[in-house]
Amino acid sequence: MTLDATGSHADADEHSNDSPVPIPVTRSSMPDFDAFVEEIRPLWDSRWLTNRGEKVRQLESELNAYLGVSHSALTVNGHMALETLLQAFELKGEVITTPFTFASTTHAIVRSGLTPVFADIKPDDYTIDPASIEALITPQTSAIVPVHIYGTLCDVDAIQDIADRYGLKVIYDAAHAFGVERDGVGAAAFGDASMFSFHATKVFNTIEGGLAVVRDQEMLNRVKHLQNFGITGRDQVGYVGGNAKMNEFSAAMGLCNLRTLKDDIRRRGIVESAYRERLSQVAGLRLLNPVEGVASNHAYLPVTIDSDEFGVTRDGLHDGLAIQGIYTRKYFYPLVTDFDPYREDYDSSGTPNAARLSNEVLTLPMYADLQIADVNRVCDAIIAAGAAV
Ligand code: T4K
Repeated sequence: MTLDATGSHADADEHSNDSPVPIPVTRSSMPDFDAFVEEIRPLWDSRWLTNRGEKVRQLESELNAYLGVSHSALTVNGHMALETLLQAFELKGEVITTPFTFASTTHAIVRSGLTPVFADIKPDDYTIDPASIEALITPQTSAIVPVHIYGTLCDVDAIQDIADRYGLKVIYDAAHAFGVERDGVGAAAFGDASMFSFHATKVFNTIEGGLAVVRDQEMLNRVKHLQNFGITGRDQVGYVGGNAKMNEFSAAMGLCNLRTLKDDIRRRGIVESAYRERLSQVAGLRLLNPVEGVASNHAYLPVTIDSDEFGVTRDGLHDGLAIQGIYTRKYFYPLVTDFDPYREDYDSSGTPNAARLSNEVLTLPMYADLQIADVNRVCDAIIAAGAAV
């Protein structure tokens, strides 16, 4: 396996002796191999591999305890958790959301028969701007789908205030926010529902996986029915559901990874501090400021590049680092509204902060196992790129 130009499929074993060891943008946290084997051993006896088996039920209960919630359902991935939630709330019409996100957020809205309406983001923390939301509300608006981007939280109080005043549902895309807290309260506590992603590239992974968190048993039942073809009982189908169930092997991976999650987040914090120490004073670079009261999970390490001041464009820096085996990502570029399925119906100039950020942002390598020597290599290369002009 080789490393492609975007840093996918990093395989340090195959680099030539002359080229530096590649540093991928992220790397899955892996449990101890023997611990994973022990976790999956019972599956050989039971042969129960999916459809709400023992491991899925155990992981749900451990996640509820970790998140401080009572009603959640594990799903096959984060995307399907969001689609299932949007369908469970039986929303209609327009949904206000952010264009500064992974395509999944918007696709989930559209694939649920809803019309996305794009609000701008705040320039300081890149989350959806409550003032922009309020200006877009019409009689057709049924919900807000904000995104807790990069490992910080949206302005949850202002968003809830708007939702309460206009009678809207709030369903958070919390794909990046597992383990994030505000004043000791976990991300899952906000809004009517939240979706988490447990993809291999996330802070906590179940290989592929996700979690839908809701507030009461009735809604949870609906989510669980919808994720299992709408089956409501033996010989009964009550909803037009899909298949969004997590399998037992993914849940076993989650049970193992959950044991090291706190330490993983702690180590990510050390990596982030090392980046901050080296990069916070570099002219033309800006790191995402910590939000007061929010304990981040350090999911991503975004920097923005002001090319006039730094001397090199974001794309130039991205490509220059790749030549040195340092793989960064333009999460999130292009803006969702500039993708083919949306560009004819939407104009990204309507969300200028999001449009600007999308052209300036670069996410740097970030994972729990990233060595400080490698952080220094990344920082040396960035600083040298800026100084070379
Ligand atoms: N909402 C938001 C805001 C999201 O960011 C996402 C997903 C979703 C919703 C949907 O959640 P899921 O349905 O995915 O649960 C990745 C992920 O596939 C995606 O989960 C994630 N956001 C998105 C931001 O990034 P790629 O295509 O950029 O990843 P890829 O395959 O290029 O991998 C990047 C690096 O990660 C590789 O260079 C090495 C490392 N890696 C990758 C894989 C696949 C590993 O170490 N292990 C692995 O198994 O999309």
